[in-house]
Amino acid sequence: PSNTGRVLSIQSHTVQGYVGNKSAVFPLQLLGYDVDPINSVQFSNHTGYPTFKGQVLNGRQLLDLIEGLEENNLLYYTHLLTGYIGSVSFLNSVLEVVDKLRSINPNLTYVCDPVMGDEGKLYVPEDLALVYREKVVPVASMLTPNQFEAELLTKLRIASETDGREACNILHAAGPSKVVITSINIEGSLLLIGSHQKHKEQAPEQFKIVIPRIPAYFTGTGDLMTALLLGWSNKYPDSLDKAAELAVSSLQALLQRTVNDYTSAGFDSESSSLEIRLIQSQDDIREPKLTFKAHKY
Ligand code: ATP
Ligand code: PLP
Ligand code: PXL
Repeated sequence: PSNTGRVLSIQSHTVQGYVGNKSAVFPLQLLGYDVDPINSVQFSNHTGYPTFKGQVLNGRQLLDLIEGLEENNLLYYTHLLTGYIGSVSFLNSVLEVVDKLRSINPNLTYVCDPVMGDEGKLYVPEDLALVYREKVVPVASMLTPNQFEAELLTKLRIASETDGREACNILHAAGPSKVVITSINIEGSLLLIGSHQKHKEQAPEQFKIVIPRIPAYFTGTGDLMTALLLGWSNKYPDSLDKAAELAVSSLQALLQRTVNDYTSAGFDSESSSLEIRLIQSQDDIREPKLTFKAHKY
């Protein structure tokens, strides 16, 4: 399938390493998309390192860039992609961008990774959750929370597959027709749950993919996962399960390569967060071997 598009991606830029736009732009380009990155921050490296330096774009500066594009009639996009956003004021400006893009292309697909935290810990200000829940979820087309983020958005405690599916139902009712909970921790395994509500008022089609946990920590995988889900779900618009199989297969091949490379260089891959081997995995992104299977409920 060659279905492609023009993506505006508002995410972090790091000089060194792969998170945010550095993790999303290249794979989307490999899948054939035109990608226009707006860098919401420019940092030396991701914030998991002992220190970082750099600049943060504010909401006014974001809207300036949008205005520049609009004045030249360059604001036609098929997709908007957002990830980690650090402040309420920037998130409110992103909401203005959504409105603006939809006024130019009413069919705009907004893919939102509501990055707020992981494993019970927030890494954004607490009041961001309210804005995501009340204003962002209603305008998103596809949402890719992790377990903790899905809990914050639905106020539902997710302790089982059934809870995960129920959380998807709640999110559909609030807005997005596609929801992928990218990982639920259940008994040492990771569970991805996908849900596509093809028609309002109808039960969504749901599936799961079981992913064995690799004993290592990575940064930027969530950003890569959402980019791959955007890329493949646009090529298979009626088969979110197929799109997720492709995305997971690419990502897991990349993670395996990352661990192997660190291990053969003599690193203990369990001791610190690993930088993903994105460039080295381009074949796995362009033409993934289907190694993961979705199971429909
Ligand atoms: P975000 O906070 O950006 O919404 P997230 O918390 O879901 O994203 P990750 O936890 O990095 O992001 O997970 C993204 C994908 O990467 C998941 O589908 C998960 O299966 C995979 N992944 C991450 N870490 C591992 C690991 N150690 N072993 C296997 N898969 C992993
Ligand atoms: N850790 C910190 C401190 C972050 O700011 C972020 C995202 O913004 C993450 C982890 C998330 O990384 P990932 O996309 O791999 O889940
Ligand atoms: O989503 C990962 C991410 C995005 N942006 C910045 C980060 C990180 C993860 O550490 O530091 C700036």
